[in-house]
Amino acid sequence: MSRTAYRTCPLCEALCGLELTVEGHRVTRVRGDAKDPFSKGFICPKGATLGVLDGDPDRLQEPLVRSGDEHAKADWEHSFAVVQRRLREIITAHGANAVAIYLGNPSAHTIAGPLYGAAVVKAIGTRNLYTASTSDQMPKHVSSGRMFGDPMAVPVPDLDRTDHLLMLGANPLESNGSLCSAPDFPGRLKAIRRRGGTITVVDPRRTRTAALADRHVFIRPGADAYLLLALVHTLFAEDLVRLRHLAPAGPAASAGPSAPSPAVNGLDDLRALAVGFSPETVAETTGIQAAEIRRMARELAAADRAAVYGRLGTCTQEFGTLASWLVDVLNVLTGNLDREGGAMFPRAAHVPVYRKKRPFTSGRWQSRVRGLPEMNGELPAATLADEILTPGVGQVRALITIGGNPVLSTANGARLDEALAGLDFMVSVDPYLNETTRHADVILPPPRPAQTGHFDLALTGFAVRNYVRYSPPAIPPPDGRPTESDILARLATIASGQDADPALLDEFIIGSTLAKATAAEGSPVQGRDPAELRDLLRGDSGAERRLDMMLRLGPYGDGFGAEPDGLTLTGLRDDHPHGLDLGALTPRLGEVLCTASGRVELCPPPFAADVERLRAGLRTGPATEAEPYVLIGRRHLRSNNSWLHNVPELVGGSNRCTLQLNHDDAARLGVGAGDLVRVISRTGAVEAVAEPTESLMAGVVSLPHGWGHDRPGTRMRTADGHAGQNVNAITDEREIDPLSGNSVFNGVPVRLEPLGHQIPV
Ligand SMILES: Nc1nc2c(c(=O)[nH]1)N[C@H]1C(S)=C(S)[C@@H](COP(=O)(O)OP(=O)(O)OC[C@H]3O[C@@H](n4cnc5c(=O)[nH]c(N)nc54)[C@H](O)[C@@H]3O)O[C@H]1N2
Ligand SMILES: Nc1nc2c(c(=O)[nH]1)N[C@H]1C(S)=C(S)[C@@H](COP(=O)(O)OP(=O)(O)OC[C@H]3O[C@@H](n4cnc5c(=O)[nH]c(N)nc54)[C@H](O)[C@@H]3O)O[C@H]1N2
Ligand code: SF4
Ligand SMILES: [Mo]
Repeated sequence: MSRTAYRTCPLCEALCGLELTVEGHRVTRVRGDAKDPFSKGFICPKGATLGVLDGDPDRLQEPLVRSGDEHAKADWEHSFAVVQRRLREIITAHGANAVAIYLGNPSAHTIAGPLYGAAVVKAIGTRNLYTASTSDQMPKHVSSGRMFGDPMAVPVPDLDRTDHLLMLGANPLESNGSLCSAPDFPGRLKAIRRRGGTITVVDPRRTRTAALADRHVFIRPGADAYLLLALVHTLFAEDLVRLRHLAPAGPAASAGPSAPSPAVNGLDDLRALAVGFSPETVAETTGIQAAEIRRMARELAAADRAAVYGRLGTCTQEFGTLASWLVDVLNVLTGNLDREGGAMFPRAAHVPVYRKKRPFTSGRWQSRVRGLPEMNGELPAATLADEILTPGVGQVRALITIGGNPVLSTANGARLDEALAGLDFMVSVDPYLNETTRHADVILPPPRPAQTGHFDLALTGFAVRNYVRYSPPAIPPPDGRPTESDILARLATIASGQDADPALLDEFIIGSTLAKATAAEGSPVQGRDPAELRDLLRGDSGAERRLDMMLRLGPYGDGFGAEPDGLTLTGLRDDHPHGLDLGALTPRLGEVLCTASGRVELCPPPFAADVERLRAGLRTGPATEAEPYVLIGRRHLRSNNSWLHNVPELVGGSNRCTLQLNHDDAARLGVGAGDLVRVISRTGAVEAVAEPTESLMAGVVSLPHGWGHDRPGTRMRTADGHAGQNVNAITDEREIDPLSGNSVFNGVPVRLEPLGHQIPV
């Protein structure tokens, strides 16, 4: 007997709806959910193998506890008891900051991560919080924080309505997009061209996305801020700035839902800043001719509806924050911010709009060893190893990882690998015994994806349509098997020192949220009794009741009866199992903006100051033979960071860890396809198989990340057979974007040493 269940794919940011065929306790087939109003049946090879991933025999079903070099199965109570005892000992002896927490990428795709991750951090009381964000999008948060006041207010390109898309450092044909959730991103790009629009892609590699675009412009890695500032320069110089609805119209508008179109601050400062960055001045640095830069600026200004979109390639580089900022500066200067077909702010169904937000600040504390400022409540992942390895008061002695594999994913992960071996205690919430979790004393595995419900808390805030979906578990987890929410809630209670019932945590959060909501001006429940509202919540678990509460307080919610047709969790679950389309994005800058001035800050002083660093890096002459090669990253459609290499259907073929290099560079070095090349950086060396290609710019080489599965003590048998190399053994933890603390993965200087011998292919 088979049955059908529906859920959102948890693997990447695209939010595709999946239709699962379930036989007994197995998922036997996965197809795109044709009735999902957002993804309409689209699916990629990763989503299609979710059933294989779900049934992976290497996936941990029970906790593991380490003794010596071996991990052995243990029951849940014993495992939690070990965690409780060791954490308490360490916190008592060395203080809360001795425990670090690392939250990885999947914790942004689960219900548990966003609902309970913060509670774990708070319960420990540590300032040593690290996440994958500082290996990814932190520059964008800092940019949005300073420009709009809210680090989470990230404008997304309105893909379905734009006439012109200028896309930098993104390859959605492989990644399916990021900070821009759009199922079938490739189809949406093709539709831009079909309706007569144009796409320009800026990338040091001629990617599949670049091949689909009208124009591909090669850029030297790390040079985007120069290009973008030259575009700003050209818009001013050629009198092409057209703010449209954002033009200053008198006194500063007050932020709030009813604010009139908020104006911008800093236009003159910006103009002055861009003076020294003409297209001619930046041509050598960017590798882009001045005439090409002018053409890009004119095209952008001429399009009625245009969007500039920068992603990973523009963040994980030396000038990540400047580039992220200038992307939105261009959206403002062309009058496309918060406008249909431009760059818009999605409205997530679970995020209340009445809440007063405080303007973004950073640097509230510093990392102990390198003095790096806190951003968004966390410290740069690039300095976690420093904090573990450097003795002294406040040294990190214990680590909690939740859905992360920093040994493979963070800058100089090889050094972190060594550091983790010296910890006093480590606990990982993770389904695999992998390169990172092999160091854990206790591994607490979440249930399989099919046994896990899904509600996208992190990504619907970046979606190109307003959309909401809740999927309960497709297969009920076995009795007594904790969900990931249960695991994290338990960790939080353990860490707080009270061995209370974890369910009290949900009750506490519900109580305090409702108390605030009933007191907040403009909230749909203003003046009501929190206890009455609490009794109206529905759901089978604390997590479900919290989701119900969030939806009901949200912009589409039923306001606990105030809007009888509005959303509730059970209504969403029962009436819309394929998800619910809440419409195209609508202008809402007034609702989003929370800067101190109540205006969009076009030229925040810390960014203007960092432009001096850009100026200092301007190249004055052409590239020389003696210059090192620079390394960039690469994603493959059938990979997902470090953890899908255990799915046999996905590894092999073109999904391999090869060193791509430019054909002419290869010829000059005498390197042929399949040759082994040693790639050497300040931090280390890896030996990789060469793949000469025309698609890379001269002087640039590329290795994908997430490989390097040759560490002993792991249990991922398929990945073992496709080990590849850990590119993060040669990225440099010292190189960060100073404004955000983000790692630099693109533009890493390397030397190449051909090793000659042919590898049989
Ligand atoms: N199949 C697959 N999908 C994924 C993932 C995956 O691993 N595999 N990972 C997911 C995650 S965590 C994320 S964050 C997203 C990322 O999704 P994207 O932002 O699309 O990231 P990438 O595919 O890495 O594309 C980055 C592009 O930047 C280019 N680039 C490198 N350096 C520079 C530079 O200095 N300037 C410019 N302009 N371009 C540069 C690279 O050549 C590359 O084409 O993908 C998600 N989706
Ligand atoms: N050189 C280089 N390095 C990079 C990048 C790059 O482009 N180049 N990209 C960076 C980016 S964008 C990102 S986001 C980071 C990712 O960095 P990380 O998040 O540290 O790494 P992942 O490979 O995503 O590891 C995911 C971990 O979560 C586990 N996991 C899977 N599903 C679940 C689940 O449901 N619950 C829990 N608790 N765990 C789960 C997996 O077993 C794995 O251990 O890597 C970054 N590192
Ligand atoms: S594109 Fe992303 S969300 Fe869609 S099926 Fe593939 S991995 Fe899943
Ligand atoms: Mo990411």
